[in-house]
Amino acid sequence: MLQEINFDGLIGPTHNYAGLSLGNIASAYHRGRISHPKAAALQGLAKMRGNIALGLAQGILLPLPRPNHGLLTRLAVDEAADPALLAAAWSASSMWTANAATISPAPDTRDNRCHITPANLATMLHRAQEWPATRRQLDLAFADTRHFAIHDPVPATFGDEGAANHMRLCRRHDAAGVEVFVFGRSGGRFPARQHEQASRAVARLHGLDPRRCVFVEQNPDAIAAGAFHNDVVAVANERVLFTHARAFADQEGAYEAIRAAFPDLEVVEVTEEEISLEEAIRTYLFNAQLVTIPDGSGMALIVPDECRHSETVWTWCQRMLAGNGPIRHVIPVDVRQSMANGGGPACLRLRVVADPATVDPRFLLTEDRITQIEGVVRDIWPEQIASTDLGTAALEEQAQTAYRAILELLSLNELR
Ligand code: SUG
Repeated sequence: MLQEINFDGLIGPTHNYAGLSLGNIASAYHRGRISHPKAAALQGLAKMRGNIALGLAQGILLPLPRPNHGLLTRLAVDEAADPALLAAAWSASSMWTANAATISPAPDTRDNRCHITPANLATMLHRAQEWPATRRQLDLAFADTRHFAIHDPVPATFGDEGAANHMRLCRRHDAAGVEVFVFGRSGGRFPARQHEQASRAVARLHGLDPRRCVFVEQNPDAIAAGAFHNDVVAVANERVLFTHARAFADQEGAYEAIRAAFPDLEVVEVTEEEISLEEAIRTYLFNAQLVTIPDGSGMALIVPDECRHSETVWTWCQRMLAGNGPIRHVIPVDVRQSMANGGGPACLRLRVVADPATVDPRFLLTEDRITQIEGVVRDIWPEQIASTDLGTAALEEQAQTAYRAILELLSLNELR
């Protein structure tokens, strides 16, 4: 049976705050702070555990080997090099698996297979190095070619940020959907990372019906305010689009275009007067997981804890719950360590609609599995990392020990 499976990225042992992402306000703000990789990974695992408890299917993608010596060699990084180049090779940014790939579930595609295109993440150096190793994991997890087709990333001239700029509307996850691709236009104060040509290429590669694809431009003001990915200002689940009123360049035009392809669309919109774009980006209200709870009690919005601490945002949530809209639960989760780098609950997961029986079980989680992973994290993940730790032999040794331990635990030694 086809169902939505959330593949969360396990937060890696080199998680640090190097301020590498121009246009990502949280990353820039926390630059140079001390990070806490162990706490970070445990926060992510607690979120996964919570989702399993809600009855949701949960998968995992592993951290990538860091430091990436290949990148250091290609850039001839030495003592004289810019520290940001060194930091890039140590980045744990693959934790944000919403950027790992774009996924088109089988009911949407011409050949009835689930199509996957790893994102080239070309705009940011530390992210552009991710895809080859990510792809190796995708190739294993979704190896069954009767059900999955994995493409090469689109050429890096066209920046592609994966599922963070992609939404799917459908009556049920196992029914044919309408896929919405949200791209940015360059020229603003911050880079527009998702290029229109990349979105269009992915739609063609996946064999989507052009009548069931919508291409929408991100609001340049949203990008300038720090919404470097569309999933910072909008999220969709089944027939619901939960969005800030300033997410798209032509908001009404976007609703009309989506509705033309998907008449059942239900928009839950937050206006600028209710919650400003700035506050929405600060609290990451829209970087929530919007999920359908299998017990029939409606949809839940899994939001960062920061939302609970904003009076404006929390009051809005309570008011929404008191009404009779489709979102029936708001569940705060503590992913503070990731949030400080601009990654909320939705960034940390890649949604795949598939029959779990067709996925390599080593990438699927149970509560027991999570307990085992937590054990390894508690034993081996570094307690904290300062910027001066990057590049040291001690941290490298610790990171490699951690990586080996997790591969061993999950029987994934072929990723070595
Ligand atoms: O690409 N942060 C990530 C956050 C990605 C969030 N993903 C989604 N919105 N789907 C990024 O900007 C910061 C790393 C640093 O500065 O060290 C970083 O890469």
